[in-house]
Amino acid sequence: MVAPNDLNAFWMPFTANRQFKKNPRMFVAADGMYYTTADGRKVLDGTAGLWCCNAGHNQPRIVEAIAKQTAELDYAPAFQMGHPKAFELANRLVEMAPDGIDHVFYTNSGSESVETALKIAIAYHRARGEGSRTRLIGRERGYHGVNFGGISVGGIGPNRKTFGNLLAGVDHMPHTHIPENAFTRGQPEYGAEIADELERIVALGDASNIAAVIIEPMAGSTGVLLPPKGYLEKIRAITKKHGILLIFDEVITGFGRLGSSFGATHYGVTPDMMTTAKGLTNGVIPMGAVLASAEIHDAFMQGDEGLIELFHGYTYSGNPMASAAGLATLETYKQDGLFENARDLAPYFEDALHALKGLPNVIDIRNEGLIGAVELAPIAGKPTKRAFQAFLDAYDKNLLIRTTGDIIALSPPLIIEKHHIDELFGTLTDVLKNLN
Ligand code: PXG
Repeated sequence: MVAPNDLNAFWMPFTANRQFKKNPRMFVAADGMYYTTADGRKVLDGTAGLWCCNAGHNQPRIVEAIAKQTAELDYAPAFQMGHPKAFELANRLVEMAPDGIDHVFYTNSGSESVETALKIAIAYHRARGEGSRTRLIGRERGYHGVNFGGISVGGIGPNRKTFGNLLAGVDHMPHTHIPENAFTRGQPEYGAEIADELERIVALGDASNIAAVIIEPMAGSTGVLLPPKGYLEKIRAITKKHGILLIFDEVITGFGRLGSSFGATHYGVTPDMMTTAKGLTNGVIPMGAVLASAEIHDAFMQGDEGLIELFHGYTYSGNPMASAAGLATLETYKQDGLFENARDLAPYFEDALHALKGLPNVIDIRNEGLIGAVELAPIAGKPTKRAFQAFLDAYDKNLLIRTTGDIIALSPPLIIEKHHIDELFGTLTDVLKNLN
């Protein structure tokens, strides 16, 4: 017999299971900017869950939409059947997307969005009679979820190391994180020329063999690495010149995180496809979406109309509950002006963040929109330990932060107000001052 409250059975994701289970941290409720812990403390959400609860917690429109949907139409088959909300949501997404991005393929997560986009890229070239274009190009330190395609194009060593051969035919561009840019506010000055490495990879592999380049417009999970000024424009120009599709992985940068609908709109560079998830449904119901250009979509819409054009999809693609949550989330972003709030408060957030410069062990600070990162010097021989201790200390002081390596990442809900920013950085200052 297993006691219902035994912690052993649940094998937790990306978690030090044994450490956690000795001293668990449990949330039991959430509202607005705050979580409630099992011991009744209110914890300020400095990370919007895992970069996903952009409209804050317990958002009434979303709660109501889900409750209503479950009673009205709980599930509809996703293949060869439809329901109105999935179409409505697709239209809303296309409206928000940059011009030329006109179609939506639904998934259930960021990882699935990435797999979907990579498969579409390869199949697209084949549909156009360029079936030799199968190679994929990612980037060092890129995070594209945890499935085989995503870790193959991804560039985070530990996420790849123990999982065998991965996909064949993948190259990686260098990351853009260079020391010259330390303590930059917003987009860094130096490093646009790193994009030229793509030309070298193309020269070696030949454009006729390359399907797509996938990058995060701003790399979140690896510790907030910003695109140097001019870098994304160069990547766009090189991919276009060689007929290579450009995929922006917007799982984090989508839905207002940078103060605009997408990273693409924020940086003014339009890719051929965008992968999304997280903020699409405020993280409340799992859902992802790949947004694709008309050119890509239309390449599949040929031949006999009775034939399935793309042999891909999920049981839960465009699920009614997720579609309802997505519609209510997008409505909330719009009605409550949350992208505008993110944009308006970004300078205040930036000032508060950069005021941490000079605190012990702080070796870099970077930011964009409502994203901030504080990089700490690692403890000699014990990488990640110092930042993780900061995470534990912050949690004890009623603040949720996120750490990756020795980098603290901040990405609060976009409903944030100035007093929350003061509280967040007040607590973080306290934590960093007292950290060993
Ligand atoms: N692409 C990007 C750019 C991501 O950031 C994924 C794909 C995968 O999404 P799913 O929904 O399959 O997890 C992500 C996810 C963190 C953190 O704290 C980041 C992510 C997930 C969990 C934690 O950095 N990003």
